[in-house]
Amino acid sequence: MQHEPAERRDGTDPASRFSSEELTRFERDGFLVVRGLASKPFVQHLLEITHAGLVSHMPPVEYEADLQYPGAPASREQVGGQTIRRLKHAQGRTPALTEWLASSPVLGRLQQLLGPRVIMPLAHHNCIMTKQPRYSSETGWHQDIRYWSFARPDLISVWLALGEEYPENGGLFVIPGTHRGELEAERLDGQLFLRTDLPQNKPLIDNRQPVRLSAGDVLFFHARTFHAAGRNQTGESKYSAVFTFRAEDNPPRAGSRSAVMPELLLTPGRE
Ligand SMILES: O=C(O)CCC(=O)C(=O)O
Repeated sequence: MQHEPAERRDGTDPASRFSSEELTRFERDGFLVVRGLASKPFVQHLLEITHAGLVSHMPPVEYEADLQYPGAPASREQVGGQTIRRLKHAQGRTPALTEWLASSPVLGRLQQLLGPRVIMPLAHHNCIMTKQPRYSSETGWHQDIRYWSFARPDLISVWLALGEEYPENGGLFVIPGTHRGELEAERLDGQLFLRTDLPQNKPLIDNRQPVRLSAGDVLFFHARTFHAAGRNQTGESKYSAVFTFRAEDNPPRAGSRSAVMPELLLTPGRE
């Protein structure tokens, strides 16, 4: 599939790299949205893969009931218990995904953030996230790195919206600058979610920003950036493809969950 430049809505050129102003913002905030980084046919293709995976429950999948986040059905056997949260191993579901990730608008930007050799661990993210209307759950404030294990926490994730994303349909919120600070352990709960009951966490949470995306838009975010999302309160499912990347000199720790799956070295693809 050719990755033609997507339609431009904001005057940016999706074929270009981050500008130096964007790089400064990413460094400051720990996230950045690039509009129109995936073409309509590619998004459509991913939606077809997603629907096929959801209908057939093509493994591996994660059910809302498995995580027990607020709002999730209590078990897979209950009403709504078969609601899929994530279609895992997304990269293996269609070759078009690797092609897109290796296309210069995506890989070029990752190289700016991570250096010339960009490696994609298949153990983390590597999924189509789904947020389905009736049985979706709420994801508390967390850093993705919390259960990952690498030499350094500096991984960068790519969140590709396959449709509109906004707070009411379970779109993400991020807290700018949280990839840089250290929080005392007592400000997090046992699952390493930011405790919302603590007054000292309030200023941080009050500083949250919604991430509003349209199909083809990409959120780049640091693995230490705190983010959260609510339930989907609309009648339509929300889908996003999510992957994470590391620099060559930031390997997974031997024996950790981060080291159990193979990784891909992304090399520039066909333009
Ligand atoms: O869509 C959501 O609920 C957020 C998912 C998320 O942040 C995660 O699984 O790391």
